[in-house]
Amino acid sequence: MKYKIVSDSASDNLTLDSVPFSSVPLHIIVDQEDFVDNADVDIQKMEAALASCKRSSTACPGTDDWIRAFEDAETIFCVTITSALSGSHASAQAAKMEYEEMHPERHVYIIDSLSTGPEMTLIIEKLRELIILEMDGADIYREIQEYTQHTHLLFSLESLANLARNGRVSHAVAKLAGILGIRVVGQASSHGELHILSKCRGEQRALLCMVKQMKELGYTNGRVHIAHNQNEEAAQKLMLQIQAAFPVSDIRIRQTQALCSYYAEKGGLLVGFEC
Ligand code: X90
Repeated sequence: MKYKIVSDSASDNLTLDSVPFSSVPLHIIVDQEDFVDNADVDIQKMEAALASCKRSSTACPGTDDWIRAFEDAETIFCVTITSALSGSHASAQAAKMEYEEMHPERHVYIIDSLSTGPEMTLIIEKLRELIILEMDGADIYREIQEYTQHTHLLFSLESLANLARNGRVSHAVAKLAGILGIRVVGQASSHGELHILSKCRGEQRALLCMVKQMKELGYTNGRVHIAHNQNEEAAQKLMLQIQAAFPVSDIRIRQTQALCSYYAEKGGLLVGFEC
């Protein structure tokens, strides 16, 4: 195996066609129970446990988890959730050091997505495209650095409680979404942090706000990925509104995996797009 793409489960991809790929799970810990974010995770059971738990938290993959996923590939592209909010990136860096020490002829390129979910998917799919073109590893890495200058993530959330509970946003910011029917629209900042753009009353206004923000960020007609937590209806509406506003053909929708479901909470929407 020459090339392999590896990402943590925050990307919401369990599998990938055409190029060797592994997803390395994060963990959602609800009271004593460890929900491992892999193909077997029962998200409904997790949501039920969350509804009545005393405490919940998350944990990033360990160094050994990453090394196992690198397997025996010669050139590995490893895409992590934003280093500003998770230790996953640091743990992947440690894995790279160990792996390259064990196999001096191999190389691991780590890509800090400074984002999550759908924007990670765009990066993974771009890597796949470049690998299929049989480009050299260093050239692929350079291209992908350039590519990530032109991808963005917007989100619309009903609750920021789990983000605040785990210290990923301040309690003051989380309170913005505390009122029934209020949604917070924001973006992954260029530093990989949550940046709140506005507070919207009702889902429809939040969707309009997201489309407007896409325009402001310079979106024209690139690829779009939408991920939602149990909100297929809003994801479909968002897709239609994007199609009405821009001449876009490539939009895909999926349900978030466990990690993004936990933090985006019920009804949460994430949209990643290329400019
Ligand atoms: O290491 C860990 O325990 C994982 C921590 C992850 C924390 C953030 C997850 C965010 C998931 C929520 C809305 C989008 C925010 C995007 C900001 C970059 C999705």
